[in-house]
Amino acid sequence: MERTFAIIKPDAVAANQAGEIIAIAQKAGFRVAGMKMKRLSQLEAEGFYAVHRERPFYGSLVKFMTEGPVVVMVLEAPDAIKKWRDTMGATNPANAAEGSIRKRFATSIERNCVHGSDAPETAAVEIPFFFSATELL
Ligand code: FUP
Repeated sequence: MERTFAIIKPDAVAANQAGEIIAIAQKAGFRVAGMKMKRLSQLEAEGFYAVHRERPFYGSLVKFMTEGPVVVMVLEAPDAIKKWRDTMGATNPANAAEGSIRKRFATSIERNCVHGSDAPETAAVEIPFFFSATELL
């Protein structure tokens, strides 16, 4: 079993798509090991995306991620990291595979409705960024 960290981003939460996205994850075979809704603070969003701080889109990305509530989740499945990235689709919805979450719900490369860890080392940082051990069930 492997765990990955997922976010349903402010665009999808505001559009009432969180339930459908959770259902897609569960139908794809993920078990929800942790889940909460919260609004990211400026500091949390900046810290979470710190690897992108030199990129031109950083300020806009942080603004987007703090504009409304998100749902943060820990999803568990065999090969969960790759499996969730496949389920999400490409970063840019224009390139996302038919049937993927981003193809269905994302409106742009920035407002792309979901996040997923890109490697085991990333998941190992992202999961404890938002969840304590006792919140993972
Ligand atoms: P991903 O792992 O698919 O979420 O993509 P990246 O880590 O490359 O990018 C993280 C987030 O930065 C994306 F989800 C959206 C945002 N981004 C932009 O807004 N513009 C870009 O050109 C690239 C990424």
